Amino acid sequence: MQMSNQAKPRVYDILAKAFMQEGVRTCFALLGDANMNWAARLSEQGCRMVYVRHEHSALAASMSYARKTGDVGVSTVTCGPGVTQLITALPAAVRAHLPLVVFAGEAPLKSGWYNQELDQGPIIAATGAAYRPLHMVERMLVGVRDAFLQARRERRPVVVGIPYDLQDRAWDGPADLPRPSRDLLPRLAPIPPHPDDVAGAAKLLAGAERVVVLAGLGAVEAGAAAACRALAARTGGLLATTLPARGLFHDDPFCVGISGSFTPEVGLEYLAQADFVVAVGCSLALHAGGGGQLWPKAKMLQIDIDPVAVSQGQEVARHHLRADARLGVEALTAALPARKGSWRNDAMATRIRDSKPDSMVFEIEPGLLDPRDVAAALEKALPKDWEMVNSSGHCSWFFAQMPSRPQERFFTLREFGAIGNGLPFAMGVAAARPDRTVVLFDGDGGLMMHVQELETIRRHGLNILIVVMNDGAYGSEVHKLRSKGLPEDGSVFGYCDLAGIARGFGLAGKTFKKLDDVPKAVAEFAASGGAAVWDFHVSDKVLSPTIRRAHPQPGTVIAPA
Ligand SMILES: Cc1ncc(C[n+]2csc(CCOP(=O)(O)OP(=O)(O)O)c2C)c(N)n1
Ligand SMILES: [Mg+2]
Repeated sequence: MQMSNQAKPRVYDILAKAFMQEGVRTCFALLGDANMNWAARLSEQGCRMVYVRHEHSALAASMSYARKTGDVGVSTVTCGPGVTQLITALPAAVRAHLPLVVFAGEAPLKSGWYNQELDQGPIIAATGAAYRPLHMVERMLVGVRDAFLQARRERRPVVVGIPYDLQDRAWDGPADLPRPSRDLLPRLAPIPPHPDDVAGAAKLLAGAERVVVLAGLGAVEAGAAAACRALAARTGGLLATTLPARGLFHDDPFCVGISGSFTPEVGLEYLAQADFVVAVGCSLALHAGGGGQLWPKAKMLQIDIDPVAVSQGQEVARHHLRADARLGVEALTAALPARKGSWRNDAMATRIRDSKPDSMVFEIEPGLLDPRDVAAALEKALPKDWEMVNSSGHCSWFFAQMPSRPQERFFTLREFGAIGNGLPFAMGVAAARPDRTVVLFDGDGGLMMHVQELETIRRHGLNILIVVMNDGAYGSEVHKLRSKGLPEDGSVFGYCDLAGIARGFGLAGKTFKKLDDVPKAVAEFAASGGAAVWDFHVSDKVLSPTIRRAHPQPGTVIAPA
């Protein structure tokens, strides 16, 4: 008997199966005509759907999810206006090398006119992401598989555009799904270094007296932390990390912290004395001080699978060792001759341990908090196994200075410099680590940009503590405008009631004007779970060292302690 067209599966049914076949078990979604049938089927087949309130949040949440799980992050948006909402998050995902797949609809092919029609390919291409229109029903399953293959292989976002009239057709194609991309990827062993390169690097390094081993996310991924510690110990040198890799050596007494815009006081001092930096699995970005801004006297050796001489417009490394981070560092350490003398000593370890990240004294208004004290109080009170998400804005400097927190409990992604990612990033981490409590550290401006996601967090029962450093302003802009003597209009807003806003969305909300009650509040939150917004009213008179360096303030009381 012939099946009627109605009883036959639709293309969207089979497309949902193709995504399940790819191992997709979490999808961040905002529905419209061009993706909702597919999304409904995906949900029915057991994929956990997180229904957000803005498409930017769907993509941004999939980014932190991808980073935290090491898997492909998946999101879905409708055609036209759904797709255009992706454009702020995509460049960051491209630059952060994140494997993502976005199921996007396209306008129906059969319509002569359609109001949401847009040439989506060039818009996506402009961000650096790949766009794969799937217009041939028979090839769609392979097309989906290839999108995942490309995302994994190129570590890049891939947007799949499928006209929704095609999605609605009866499926006449083969019932077999292709083998998933994961099974097809070549299984590659880590790349060992060439012996000549090792010998050359060891000779160079043997002559150095003040060595810093600087690790980036490549070192994290390659599992090179122990090798880096051993190299630093062998050379009598110090350790540092980039911001995203912060915490990789959190319990090492000779780690000076983050290198770059976020370097603490003691780190600046020691980095300036370095005569040799070994950069491991690190792209030597401008913000990490990759061009040697913080270590003007040092030679630079880069150990990486893809070493570079010039990065982000500046000369970075003259010496290179091409290898997997762990294998390269291990080989280099093994090739070093025995050495006399050491830069490190006990007094140095004590200084590193006891120094404040920043000891500058500021005069601040009564009733407001010093952001450094807020970070210190939270560092003390928050359990060490909570997942930390550091967002953006001026306040992110202070929140990054929580030295007891390990790298595997930290997330930041700042590759496009956009604010407004805090809530979606925290949602992605919460989805990736459902058994953990997530703490988001954000500014009031960043939070307000996508504040609607508080509702998503409540509805999905995500366990997220949202800590806001509220200076009633776009702090970064205030400080830059002040440094030029320009009016502050457009950057100062006043302290709005974030706790009240949180309660309006059904979350708990609390305003902090003093810090004594932080430990009790942490204990209560740990017991209750759920989600809450904690609003810390801080002074905008406290400037981070980065802002002080780049934008000195006329007429402000700034004195070293
Ligand atoms: C999408 C986007 N719009 C504007 C900016 C410019 N910008 C950079 S920091 C910032 C202020 C952020 O304010 P807040 O989150 O309160 O942090 P604060 O600097 O006050 O600590 C703004 C508007 C940006 N980086 N990204
Ligand atoms: Mg602010």
